Amino acid sequence: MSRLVVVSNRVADLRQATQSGGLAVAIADALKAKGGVWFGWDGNTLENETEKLGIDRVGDVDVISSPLTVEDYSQYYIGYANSVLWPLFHYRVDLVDYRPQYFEGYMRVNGKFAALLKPFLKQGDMVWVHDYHLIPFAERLRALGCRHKMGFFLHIPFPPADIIAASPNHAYLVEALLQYDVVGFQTSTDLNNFNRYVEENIPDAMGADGVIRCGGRTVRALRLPIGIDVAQFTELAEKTFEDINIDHMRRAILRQRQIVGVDRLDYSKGIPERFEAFSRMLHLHPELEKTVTFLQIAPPTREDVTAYAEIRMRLEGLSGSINGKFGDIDWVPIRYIHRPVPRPRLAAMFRSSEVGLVTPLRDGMNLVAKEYVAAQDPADPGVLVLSQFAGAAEELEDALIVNPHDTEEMGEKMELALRMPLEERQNRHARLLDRVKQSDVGIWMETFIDQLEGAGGADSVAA
Ligand code: ADQ
Repeated sequence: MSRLVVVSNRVADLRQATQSGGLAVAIADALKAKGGVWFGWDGNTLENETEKLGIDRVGDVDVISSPLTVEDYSQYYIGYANSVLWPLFHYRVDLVDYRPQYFEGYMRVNGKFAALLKPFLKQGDMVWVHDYHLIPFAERLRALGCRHKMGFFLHIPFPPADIIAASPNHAYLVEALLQYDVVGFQTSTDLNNFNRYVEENIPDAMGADGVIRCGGRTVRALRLPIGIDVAQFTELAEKTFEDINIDHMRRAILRQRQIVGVDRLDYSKGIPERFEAFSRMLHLHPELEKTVTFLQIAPPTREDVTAYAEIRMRLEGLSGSINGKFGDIDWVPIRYIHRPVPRPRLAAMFRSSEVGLVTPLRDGMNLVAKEYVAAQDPADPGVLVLSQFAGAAEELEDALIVNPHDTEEMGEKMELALRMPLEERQNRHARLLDRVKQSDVGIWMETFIDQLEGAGGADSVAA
């Protein structure tokens, strides 16, 4: 079997348990199981260019990492990746801050990374590239003469063509995606958007069999929803923590329920709308006073991007004003925590919360939704309230599905979740858990690798 080489913007510390990025968690789980190479940015920035690579071995995984220069960090990471592609692919054209030097930085870092990885590649390796930071990576590697099989997985949504068109580089981005042998998307909406772009803009590329033929090469685009390690997360959730148990017992005595939300602090996650909906619920249902608390855990990320600093301030203002309006000396309605929480504690918190609130305005998948389901006690499970705009909604139809822009409806569904009878909770949870197991991260990983192994690689170039 070919060796797997994973490339992602950031390599995470495989020895550390607390990782707040969904992608890092998924890759770490997958690579630990199979072994291989993980290449990417080490998270450090340096004033000047250096070729100082970090090389580490953890279990069967070789971790190769490189720093970025301050200029690369600002143009590639903060600039093109997170001020252009992230908002654009999350349908937020209003937040796109396009500058030509950002795209130059993006191309420069992709080229540099490709050149750094090339000497480590062995014949027969399969290269699996992750996410929007590295769309040009295969095109850059191929320009250096690499003929390996290369696959790409997009963890975030792929929007319709007229949204993509807001980036002046849209044609290049799609052509660069077509340099891979396999391109994976989270949902059928994303896959359809991509296929439609290709059909409309690249004449005769799309075959009737769904395979794209382009420049003499064959590209397979597929839908492959990412998942979690279900057994591992359920096991974590069953561990007990004294303080979480005490908190749970205290709430049981006071007949208080807990709604939980866990996200990176990001404008795509719909956290202010969620706070508004909670406030709306308390307004419409005064009988809930002192019977429910909302625990939101949201550690800040990408603080160098202006939109992120703004959302942080907005949330602090909102939680303060809602607590001021509804709270009492013995009741704080919203508990809002900025620190990341280690995964075992997170799992236990999910299990001890009666409602899981996952209401992004747009999300590639959202692993928190799947973690919440996996963490529940099947005998007395909590209720998942899920946005229709999370990729996970395509699979998790048995959640209470909401439109996160409709705070009134969201408030009503939260209230419904709080009083859902045990039998309905059990039935919904059993069906949800089945779906979560079907896309277990192990299955996701193996399916992608099988597809890549079966792909033609550069050798599929037509004679
Ligand atoms: P993210 O946007 O990071 O990932 P998500 O899928 O929700 O979002 O993953 C978050 C992960 O980080 C989960 O495992 C969660 O438990 C963990 N996490 C979040 N907040 C945390 C906190 N406060 N403390 C500890 N852990 C925390 C991107 C896409 C998603 C897609 C994933 C994987 O945006 O749509 O699901 O990649 O493809």
